[in-house]
Amino acid sequence: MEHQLAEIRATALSAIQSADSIDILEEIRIQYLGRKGSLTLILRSLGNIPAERRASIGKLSNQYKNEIESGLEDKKNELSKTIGSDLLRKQLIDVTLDSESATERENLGRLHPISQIQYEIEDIFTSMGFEILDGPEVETDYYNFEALNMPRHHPARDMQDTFWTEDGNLLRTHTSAIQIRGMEKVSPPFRIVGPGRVFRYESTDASHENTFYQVEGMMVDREITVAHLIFVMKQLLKEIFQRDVAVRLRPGYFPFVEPGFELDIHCLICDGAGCSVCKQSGWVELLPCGLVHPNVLRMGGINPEEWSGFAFGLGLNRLVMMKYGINDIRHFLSGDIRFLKQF
Ligand code: FA5
Repeated sequence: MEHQLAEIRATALSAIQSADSIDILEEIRIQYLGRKGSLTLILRSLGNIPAERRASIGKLSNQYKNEIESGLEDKKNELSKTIGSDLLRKQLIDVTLDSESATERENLGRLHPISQIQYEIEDIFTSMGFEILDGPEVETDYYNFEALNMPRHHPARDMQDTFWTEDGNLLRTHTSAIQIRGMEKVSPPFRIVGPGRVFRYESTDASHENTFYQVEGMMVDREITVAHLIFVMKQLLKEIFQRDVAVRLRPGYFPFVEPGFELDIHCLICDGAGCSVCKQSGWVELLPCGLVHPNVLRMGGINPEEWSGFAFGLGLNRLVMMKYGINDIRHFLSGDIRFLKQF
């Protein structure tokens, strides 16, 4: 019997030593110490052994049982550590390492083309001494219309189809509301730009969206003239396109400027030949502007006898379209990854 027990101990301990997984350890435990395990069966049959040998066989069996149990426990700890560190090694990420594959770099997120150009425009204007201001997308009638020389029932309100909220507010139809908010914040002389998202209740086509972006600009100082306005507009376009682009200035009506202009850009999609973006005219309406109406200055608490200014409202989507040759404004909000990946 002692011989049989010694053999069980030796084979069990050697199997434990060479086990390379926790599952195998469990199989060994069952084989020797399970309900029908070889050592368990011996322990259970102790009653059949002659009394004079029972105590010593019993003691030996329990000693081997303890040795096998602690062998199993030690091996289990050892295996858990190696498995854990293998797993860690596999999952370890060194955040300081550059991505290895070109595909991973390809899949990195990037700024939307509108944001890219917006930040570029902000840099151009801050380099000319302009301050960047913000305003809310849900506006009051006062800031969007009334203070801009468009009192209730003014027919010019119809030029901008408006989303009204049930409480009488609206989704701002243009960034010009930032002119009024700006005059409340800063006093003349000042130069401000206000980029932002605007909304119009319009049906869409290649050059019209119901949700688009504008950049408002306003400069108030003494004796500001149309010459200042044209200089700043040309400077902006030159920096954005990195070359001279053909523009035309024609009279335009906006109640908040006098005189008012439409500054159109030669269509860079069709090079002036006519396409759906320029509505076959060869020109794209991009940058309405003018000298700030005295009533607007008064609404902002500024004396028009002392101060004058210019303002403009750049259509950001159309500018980005001209810069990159995008032939349909609806791509911007389409969420099509193939479109976005190109910028
Ligand atoms: C305005 O919104 C005036 N607030 C601009 C202004 C500011 C004039 C300061 C004078 C002084 P208008 O509605 O034309 O004007 O829009 C300005 C520009 O926004 C347009 O030239 C065009 O580039 C762009 N735009 C207008 N409607 C849409 C539209 N539905 N989809 C995309 N771009 C549009």
